[in-house]
Amino acid sequence: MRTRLGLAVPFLLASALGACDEGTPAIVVEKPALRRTPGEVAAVYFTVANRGDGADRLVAVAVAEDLADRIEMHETVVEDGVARMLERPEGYRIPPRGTVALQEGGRHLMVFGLREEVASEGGLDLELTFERTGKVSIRVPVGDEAEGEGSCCLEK
Ligand SMILES: [Cu+2]
Repeated sequence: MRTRLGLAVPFLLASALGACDEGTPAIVVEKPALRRTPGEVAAVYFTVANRGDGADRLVAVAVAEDLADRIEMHETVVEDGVARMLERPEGYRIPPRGTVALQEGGRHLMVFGLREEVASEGGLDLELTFERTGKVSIRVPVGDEAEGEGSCCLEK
């Protein structure tokens, strides 16, 4: 039994990896939104739709240096009833023919040191890097600050 299991696992792994490489991803980023929290921290949400038949992965994010200090990929997880925010440097896998939503209480991007000037700019430009698709630029509209109310991942 042990021997059969030992053989089966590599075979399954190889199949899973092979599936990722087939087909071409077609990435569409939709509904970008920014949620400010007290201080110079903000969460960014959007939806990544993959209309292709190959998987992709969001591997890096970048923000204009003059508008923020840095940006990170995060995920809010609940452990023992307590929500905690974890950094996800490995990014997010985008399955073929699938959708990944960055939303409150889950995956999100976190912007630190957000400048006030972002309001007059009318939006925050981000560069997303996908493993296979490459770079995708998005503009995140800056909404009404009142909408924030510290509801992001920091206090939930
Ligand atoms: Cu966060």
